[in-house]
Amino acid sequence: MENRNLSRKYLAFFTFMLLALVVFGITKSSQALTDNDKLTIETPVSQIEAEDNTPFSMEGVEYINQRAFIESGRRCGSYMDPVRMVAAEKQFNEFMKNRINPAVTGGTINVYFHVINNGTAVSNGNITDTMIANQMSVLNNAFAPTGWSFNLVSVDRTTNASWFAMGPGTTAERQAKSALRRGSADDLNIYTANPSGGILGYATFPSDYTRDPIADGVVLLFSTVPGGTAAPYNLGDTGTHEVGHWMGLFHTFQGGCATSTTSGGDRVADTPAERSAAFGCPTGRDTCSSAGLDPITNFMDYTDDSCMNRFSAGQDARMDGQFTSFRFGK
Ligand SMILES: [Ca+2]
Ligand SMILES: [Ca+2]
Ligand SMILES: [Ca+2]
Ligand SMILES: [Zn+2]
Repeated sequence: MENRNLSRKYLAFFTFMLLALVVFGITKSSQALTDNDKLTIETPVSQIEAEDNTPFSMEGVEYINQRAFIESGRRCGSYMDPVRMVAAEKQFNEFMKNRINPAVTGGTINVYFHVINNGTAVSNGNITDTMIANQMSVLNNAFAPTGWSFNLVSVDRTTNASWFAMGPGTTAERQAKSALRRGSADDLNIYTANPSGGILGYATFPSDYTRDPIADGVVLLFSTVPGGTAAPYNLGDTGTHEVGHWMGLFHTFQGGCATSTTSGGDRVADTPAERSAAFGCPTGRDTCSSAGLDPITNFMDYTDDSCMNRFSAGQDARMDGQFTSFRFGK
């Protein structure tokens, strides 16, 4: 009899706790939802991409699959914090509104190519002149429809183990760029190295230039250039992608399913919104209910080099405007 009372008490207690947890959970999740999250939960990720159990290896580092590599953040290290982004967009819009001359729509950009290595072999980062020429061809082919082209002015080579491992914001990066950077705001400096943490590449944005001219440029994992070993990212489109950032573009998955071209997304109207970075080459991927399939062939997504092949007209216009605002004649 006593035992039964005790178990009833326990049962009541557990029922109460369970209800409390459920109510707490519902309240908490509905409070935490933003507009983007609400769009996000329309399509669970499990229904978008089947979990792939194929191990993925990138330059000696093993991942359980390619998604794990993408989610490690090493696909691209370019980053603008959200507060800075709002300020930079405001500055950009004001510049475009108040400018006297029409925006430049293309031109030839001088390129200073800096090969940083820790030894003489290609595997030490000492990529060949042919690999550099092929990287330039990939850039020129990718940007040809936008009106922009790239002219290789010089190649220099530096053996320095510390600089070779430079990552975003490191002392090594500061030292390397202070020593090697050439030209002004409208010139492109490309550094090949082996960025710490295994990042494939990173770039500064045009609006960063005035604040920190020395940092301006693109850093690439040396093995991403054509003929390098970083498959499936060894056809030179990490270069294309990072130069896209340097020209003022954000990722196509920036802001998830947000579609506003003024306050969300990638600020480009003709790139359909996508919930997250695509990888591999997932034809037909459609992660946001807004119009259009995910722009998986766009250079500013995270797909394989063999999958990406275009900038949109809207991205071209944004690059023209960004170059005019922050780089042209500066
Ligand atoms: Ca253009
Ligand atoms: Ca867009
Ligand atoms: Ca869609
Ligand atoms: Zn990127």
